[in-house]
Amino acid sequence: MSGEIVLYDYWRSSAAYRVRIALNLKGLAYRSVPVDLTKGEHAAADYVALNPQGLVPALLIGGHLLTQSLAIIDYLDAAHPAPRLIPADPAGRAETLARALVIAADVHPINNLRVLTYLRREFGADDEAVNRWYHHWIAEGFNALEGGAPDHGLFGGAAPDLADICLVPQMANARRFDLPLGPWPRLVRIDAALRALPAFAAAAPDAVRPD
Ligand SMILES: N[C@@H](CCC(=O)N[C@@H](CS)C(=O)NCC(=O)O)C(=O)O
Repeated sequence: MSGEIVLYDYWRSSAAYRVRIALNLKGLAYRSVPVDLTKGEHAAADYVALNPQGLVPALLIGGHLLTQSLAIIDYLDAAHPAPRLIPADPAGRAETLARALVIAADVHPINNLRVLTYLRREFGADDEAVNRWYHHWIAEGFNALEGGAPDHGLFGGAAPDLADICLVPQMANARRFDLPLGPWPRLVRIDAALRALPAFAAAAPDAVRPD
């Protein structure tokens, strides 16, 4: 069996961005297979055969085809423990997962492409309404995270953890949709520190965007 790691990826997907960051932090080389969401390639039969949910990312690793970015990162953390992305101690683990899930469970799913498309198609939402929706749910999540964010260092302290990995792609989405970030100075500081790290910089949409 080939030891190659294959990431079914889309440069602008924030869930795939999380996995790219985690792979880079773990020092795991991978081959990216683009699944172009704008062309509907995620709904094509060959991709749905791999990932019945028809979402990116999916990761082929060690003979397993894994889906769901947080499950993938949990697998990577279990199979390749250094550096740890989810703390081993139960309280630290719960704290990190809670922060990550504010973004991955409470913000990102309701701002996803298919949800925005549904708002437009089924409820006649125009660009302004979709933007308001998008901003509102990010603000809810960022308000929750800002309150408990550290004054210094990262969510993970000296080294990035899963919450840091979820924050950076969500901040990228916020900037992409022109959400002013002034209300969340701690998140802005953490995001800037993270984006300066090579593992994060190499995973950024503009760094992986196909020509
Ligand atoms: N909870 C999933 C979300 C995956 C997901 O929603 N991916 C988006 C791109 S960021 C997607 O494939 N969207 C396609 C669509 O909405 O039609 C994960 O964390 O992997």
